[in-house]
Amino acid sequence: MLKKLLITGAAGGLGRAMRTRLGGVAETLRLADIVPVEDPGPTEEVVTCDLADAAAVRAMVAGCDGIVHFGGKSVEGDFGTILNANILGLYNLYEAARAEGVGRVLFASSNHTIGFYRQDEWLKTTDPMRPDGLYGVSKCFGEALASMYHDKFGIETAIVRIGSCFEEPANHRMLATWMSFDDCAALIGCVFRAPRLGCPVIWGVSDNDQKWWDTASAAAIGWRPQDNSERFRAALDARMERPAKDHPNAVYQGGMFTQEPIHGA
Ligand code: NAI
Ligand code: 15L
Repeated sequence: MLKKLLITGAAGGLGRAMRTRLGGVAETLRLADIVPVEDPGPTEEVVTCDLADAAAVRAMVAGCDGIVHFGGKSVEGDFGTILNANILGLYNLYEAARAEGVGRVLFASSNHTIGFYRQDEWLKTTDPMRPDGLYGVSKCFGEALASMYHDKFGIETAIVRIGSCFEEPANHRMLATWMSFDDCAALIGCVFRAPRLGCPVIWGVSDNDQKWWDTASAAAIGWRPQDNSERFRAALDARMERPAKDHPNAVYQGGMFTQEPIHGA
């Protein structure tokens, strides 16, 4: 078990959902965000930190033996925001990990690194990236940065290309991209328990009937997702129309992100 696991972006959706599910992974959770994290429990510490502030990031990382990196801009946005939170922020995080001797990270990458592939294409983690916006490009940068810190300094990272990790799929596209909170927590456990991790790219998706991604790389660290979005299909059909054949949510793996403008340009 880890002594102290840092979770960045702990006030966000995934941070809040994982916080209650990671008791078996670390003795203490250090919960960090740019906004205050509410109600720390007896085995939790809270830190308020802007990822763009290198000195603050170093202090946030000090004393931890693992990092789950959820912090940053999580959707499309203007380049300045993405630059500070996702590009400078990630560089600061890896530099702090190197300086403080933290050997293992889970980096929350995204399906928007490959969002311009069509939904009838089957992808392996080795297929070329096709980001669908500046947010996706920042996650491509993050994947490259993680790979460099592994090759140069031996810091291991699970690069998890998360599909859609929410309580339940919000639309028909997410039947293929959904990852349950429980599968996500199990994945985090496998990442920090694996004797050797390396720097694998892993599709963060449940065992859905509808799939676009080859999830073989996850089995190497013992992760076998248990949930399946199919149980939500009937309720989704009752709640909303399926997207038309030429709608971005039915054409592209990245769905509507492919239609976003360059914000602030
Ligand atoms: P979220 O937007 O709910 O949480 C992100 C957190 O990061 C927020 O609490 C925010 O305050 C914090 N943050 C933003 N800028 C910051 C900065 N400069 N310094 C420090 N903290 C900052 O996002 P969510 O859904 O919890 O996602 C977590 C991570 O997983 C994100 O990196 C996102 O890109 C990634 N991801 C999530 C997916 C999902 O379906 N939830 C899908 C693919 C990737
Ligand atoms: C992401 O990368 C976002 O962080 C999340 O909010 C969802 O939009 C998800 O992708 C998705 O593609 O459904």
